[in-house]
Amino acid sequence: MQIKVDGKTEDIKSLWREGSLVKMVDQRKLPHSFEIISLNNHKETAWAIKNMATRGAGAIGNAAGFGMAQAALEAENKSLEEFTEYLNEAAETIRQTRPTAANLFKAVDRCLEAANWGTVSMRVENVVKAADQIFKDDLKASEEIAKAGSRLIKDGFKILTHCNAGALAYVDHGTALAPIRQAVKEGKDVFVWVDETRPRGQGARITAWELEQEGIPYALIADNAAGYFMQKGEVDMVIVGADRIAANGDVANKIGTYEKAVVAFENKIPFWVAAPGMTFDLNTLSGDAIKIEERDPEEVTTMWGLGEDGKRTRIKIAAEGTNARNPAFDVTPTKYLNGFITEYGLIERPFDEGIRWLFGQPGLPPGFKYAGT
Ligand code: RUB
Repeated sequence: MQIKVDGKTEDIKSLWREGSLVKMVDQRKLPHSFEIISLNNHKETAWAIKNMATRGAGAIGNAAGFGMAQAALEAENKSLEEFTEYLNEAAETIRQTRPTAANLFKAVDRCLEAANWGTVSMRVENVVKAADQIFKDDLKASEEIAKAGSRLIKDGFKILTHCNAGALAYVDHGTALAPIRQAVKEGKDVFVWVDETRPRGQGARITAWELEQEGIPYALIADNAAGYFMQKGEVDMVIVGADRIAANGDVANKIGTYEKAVVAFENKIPFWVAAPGMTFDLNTLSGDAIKIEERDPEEVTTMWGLGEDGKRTRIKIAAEGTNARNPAFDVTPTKYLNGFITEYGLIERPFDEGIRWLFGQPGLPPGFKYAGT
């Protein structure tokens, strides 16, 4: 995405690899400061995923892949046995960071598969190649999602989105924001309602910042204002991203997505989920089998922001000792969805058939288009 840093316009990705270093936009600091951090080894990259320096299913999938590449490079002088043990341990460290997004686990598995033949140096090279390929595939997928989704957007549409499923949640362009960017590029007049997305405020801090950077008209709203605008006929469609999509089409996404979907359904507003193949998990049959991350309750009882002195500060918004719960995701059942926007086109009902057909078999030719497009 194009961003303005210190008066200059730069084209940035959410993260990338430079040799054995992983670099990423530190999303914890946005929107008040734009900082790139460097992670020296796979343990630091795992730390960055866990602490949400990088976040969003696609972005953490790529961070996981790059972390595996770092681990392989760290072990390049070891014996085959030691190398295998080291890589497996690194895989476990990365898997333990965040449980919900399918992309992270698939990226780790793709890198492990790349390491199962040849000499140690061949295995290292193959793991690095696999991680770089995930990055290239995701870049391409986001461009295809943009084109497929933009066809759903009519001139003058007001679109609501939840959390951040933009360029920073992926490698570039985004998932939910990609069709919106594309529609604007095609000259359509589009307006975006941005849910603030408590507790971590990904909408307020990141989505609003991305849209501002690109000059796309938007308004930030409190999470509990979405229903008000839907009821008043001011929302034409909802597009969200996803962290894991089960084989039947149930969608795990940022906490609050389910509520938006139910209210959209009640108001007959189309609700679409934009996600690449990496987010579909055919081994999870339905949403109730998806592991939902529960994060530190302090994220609910406190907030980060800029103090009056201009310094980034954490404030307490609840009394000391307040009991809180903090599930990071919820599951939206298929009943509330109109369909999926993927790199292969749209998936409409019956979702389980479309999903199985598209992602449940190996060897689909690149550029293959599902009949729903
Ligand atoms: C992110 C979140 C995003 C999806 C979509 O949660 O729920 O909507 O990950 O991401 P968190 P993508 O901020 O807790 O990681 O656009 O990459 O598919």
